[in-house]
Amino acid sequence: MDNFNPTEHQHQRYNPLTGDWVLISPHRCQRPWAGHEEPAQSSASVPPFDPKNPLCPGVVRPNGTLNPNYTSTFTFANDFPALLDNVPGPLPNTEEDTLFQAIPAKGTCRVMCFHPKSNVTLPVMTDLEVLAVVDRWVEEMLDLGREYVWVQIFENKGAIMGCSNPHPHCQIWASGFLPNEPRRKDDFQRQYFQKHGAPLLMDYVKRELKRKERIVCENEDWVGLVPWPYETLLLPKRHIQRLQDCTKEERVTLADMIKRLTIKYDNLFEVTCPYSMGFHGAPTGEFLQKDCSHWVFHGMYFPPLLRSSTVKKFMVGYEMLAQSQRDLTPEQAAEKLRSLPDIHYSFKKNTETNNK
Ligand code: H2U
Repeated sequence: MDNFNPTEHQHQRYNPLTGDWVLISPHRCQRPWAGHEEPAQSSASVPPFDPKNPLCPGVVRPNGTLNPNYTSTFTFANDFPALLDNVPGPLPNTEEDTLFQAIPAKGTCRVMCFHPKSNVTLPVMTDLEVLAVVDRWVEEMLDLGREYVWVQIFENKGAIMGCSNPHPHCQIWASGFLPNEPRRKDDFQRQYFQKHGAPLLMDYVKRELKRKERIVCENEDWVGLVPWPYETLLLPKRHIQRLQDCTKEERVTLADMIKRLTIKYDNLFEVTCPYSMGFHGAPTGEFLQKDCSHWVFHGMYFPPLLRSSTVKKFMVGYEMLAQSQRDLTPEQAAEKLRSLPDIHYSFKKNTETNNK
């Protein structure tokens, strides 16, 4: 039998943040595909303003509220929130029933528009416009974090990620409870801290910076790397527990990283790359008074594309029933993203057309 070669032979990789294993089967990327193909996403088909789009400035939303003529970011309470504060919750269980449990779930949901123009997504914004988004995220974290234990900022981009509106925006769901993913990360980071006396992700980022093979881009304060194809993890080089703990300079360099990473994603298949992204940091609310030294703030991008702009990686079958699986190694994906231009493909094309 041949010696093990990670780019040819399947193997499992460990995710120390969640305790999950991921099956890597690099030999499978070449298999033929006769399944469903997605239409390629392009911002070229999105008009800068649509009077029927409820996220545009100056538009009356279906519930009758008039949006202001905003010129930068704009946040409003979600008209169709998944979490509400002032609603009755289930009564406490009267008997010891471990099989049928229901507990209250209180919270609030906001929508945050990134830019007044529907066709200006993060990778094509100016540096200052991306910084305005980061600054607004910080304000939202500070505001909602005073009351809520968990404030989840997330952006669903592209119809295939369930995004209902092409206007650049994210959602913010704040809850009085710690949802499953952060709860697991809290456990794993705490256990690591108790055992090693250092935050898991700070040890991890040091190792990644030495190895270099999974890094996509970095600046003085942040590094973007591929733990699994084509996901990226955005990590600070300094121990930052929460987004709102970033210095002014770190917000500027975070905006730079967000722009660079999203440009790389769009350049991967020369389409507006769909993804879900979000941030995790130490819990807030009552946790602001507790020691959360084990937590390191980080961002995550989850694009659903792997092999082309039109074939989605379906998280079904083995993924639903057994565990995550990928058709290429993180190192291959990092190399691919790293080698892509830092200039957005649409700007390159415009320059080419202008030069003709
Ligand atoms: P998504 O594209 O990720 O679905 O986010 C759009 C959000 O905007 C969605 O949560 C909200 C939806 O409830 N929304 C409003 O609050 N008011 C509207 O008039 C339209 C959409």
